[in-house]
Amino acid sequence: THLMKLSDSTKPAIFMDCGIHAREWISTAFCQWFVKEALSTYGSDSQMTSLLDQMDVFVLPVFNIDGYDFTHKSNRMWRKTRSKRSGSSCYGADPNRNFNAGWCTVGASSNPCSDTFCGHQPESEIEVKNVADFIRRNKSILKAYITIHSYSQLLLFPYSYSFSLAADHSELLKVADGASAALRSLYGTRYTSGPGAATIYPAAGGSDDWAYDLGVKYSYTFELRDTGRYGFLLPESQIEPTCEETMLAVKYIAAHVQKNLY
Ligand code: PAY
Ligand code: ZN
Repeated sequence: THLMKLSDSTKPAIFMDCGIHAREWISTAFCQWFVKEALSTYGSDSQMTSLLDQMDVFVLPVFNIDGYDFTHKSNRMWRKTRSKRSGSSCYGADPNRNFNAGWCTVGASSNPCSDTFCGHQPESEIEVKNVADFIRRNKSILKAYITIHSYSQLLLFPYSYSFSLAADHSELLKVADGASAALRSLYGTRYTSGPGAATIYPAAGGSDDWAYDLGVKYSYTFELRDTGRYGFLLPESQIEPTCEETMLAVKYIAAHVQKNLY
């Protein structure tokens, strides 16, 4: 995809992606909601107006587009990409194990048939390579990286590839707790925040750890609703409330980033 941006300034920016994993449909719904909400509240909502005046927001609405398509046509529970390599009859790698951060050391598989296959090498997946290239190229302006998954109701931050605490651990935790409280204020949905390894499980090759180690300090992974009752098959009736509450958390993080540019 080619892209031109004509602008008189280089604003600090936030990058957000949805749909790294194909079956996490509420994630892709959220990016769409976010764009709608940003465009329709700019000019009336003071926070959104100030955010978009001061910062650029890059939104990648469907990271793993081939996988997403496959969940609509063939297998609703597909997670990975759809790449094919000779030597194995299995398709795809886990894009959230394919980033170059402790690659394939923990919580990932080198078996191409596994759902957490790390790929034959870091950034082997074209989707991962393209996002990594974009983030590397825009490294100097990118202040936050937000990636949306489901499910588990967690707000995670580095690290997942190690139990070591990130250099910015206390600030990342404070902001995550604030964002979780904002989210909960709408419908009472409870989120747990913490570093990935200790809060969900150790897993290497994730996008948040990679972005953080590159220098994007505010790096967060959302695991949206629910906690397992419906899991990936979140009912349609929960799309709107989930998006509304998640907006509050994302805006909370964005406001903190805006006030703490580095
Ligand atoms: O930051 O540790 C991290 C990533 C954790 C996610 C991952 O495995 O990539 C967690 C899972 C996900 O969203 O893909 C959680 C879901 C419920 C799953 O498939 O296990
Ligand atoms: Zn996921």
